[in-house]
Amino acid sequence: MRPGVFIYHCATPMIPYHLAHGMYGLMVVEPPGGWPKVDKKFYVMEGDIYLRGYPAQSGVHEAAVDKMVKETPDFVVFNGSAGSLSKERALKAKVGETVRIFFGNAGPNAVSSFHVIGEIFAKVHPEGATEILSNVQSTLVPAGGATMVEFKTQVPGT
Ligand SMILES: [Cu+2]
Repeated sequence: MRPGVFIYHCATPMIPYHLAHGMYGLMVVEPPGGWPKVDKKFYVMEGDIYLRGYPAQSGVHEAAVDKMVKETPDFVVFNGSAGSLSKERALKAKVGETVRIFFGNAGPNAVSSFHVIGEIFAKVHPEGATEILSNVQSTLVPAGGATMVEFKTQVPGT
């Protein structure tokens, strides 16, 4: 019923425990007729992870609820894993293309100072609102919130 970008997650106790295990997703609701056309659309979510044991050791880790409560994550990642958007998995656009990023922050704790290095967002829908801000460098995305940003690439970059 309402256009915008939203996150969803289960509400089984303990909720932060589920969020820190990646039980969340991003939902985009287009208005009648859709959002204005762009060349590239990306869907990205941020989340924080809390682990028992030595965090960098590979393998299965138990969740560290004490770290969750203290808000001291071992990792803050995009799309559920370290390095998910770098190297061969980098998000790519050609010079002159318009880009829209739907960005959600699952938390459960950390807020996100979302920005793209070397770019200024031509448009930001703060907190996913219908209203638009222009020419924004970084936008704050709360845990449990989302935003929609747009820019046009003008020069080659990483
Ligand atoms: Cu769950």
